[in-house]
Amino acid sequence: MERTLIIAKPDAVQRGLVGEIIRRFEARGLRIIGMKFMQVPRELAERHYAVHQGKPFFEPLVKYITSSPVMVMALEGTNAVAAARLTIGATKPNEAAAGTIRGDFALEIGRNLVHGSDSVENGQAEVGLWFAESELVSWPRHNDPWIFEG
Ligand code: DAT
Ligand code: MG
Repeated sequence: MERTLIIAKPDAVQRGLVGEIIRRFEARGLRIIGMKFMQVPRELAERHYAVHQGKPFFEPLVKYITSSPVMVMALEGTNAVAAARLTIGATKPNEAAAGTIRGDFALEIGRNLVHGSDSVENGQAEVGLWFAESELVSWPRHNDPWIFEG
């Protein structure tokens, strides 16, 4: 089953939008397999955003994600990565479609509320970076057959 890493970023926590964000992924049908509330250590932020190292926005990005607590989620489902990205909306909130999290609640790229893995490989890798295997729960959800056809 495909996995994706979702982070409700510091602005989402400070603005009281964590429940709304979780609700949208739950309603979509994604299965929660891990969740934790944490202050992100700088080293983890740098590893998570390693692909952006050297870019002008890297330092503000690391500062933002480490500035205040976040809620981190590991979600599972068929097409979990693409589905979550569409639920989140475009990176620039001013270009995000209405109905997406960013399109409904955000205005600026540096305050775009949510992270979601951008490929199946990165979904696996990021869940592994943020969660120990012992923190992930494998569980049969009673309504899985009504969400997953196979
Ligand atoms: P996403 O978060 O949609 O996956 P990304 O992985 O390209 O986007 O970038 C990670 C974060 O870095 C993004 O949420 C906001 C910030 N960022 C990306 N491009 C930026 C830019 N051109 N200027 C400022 N911040 C940027
Ligand atoms: Mg990204």
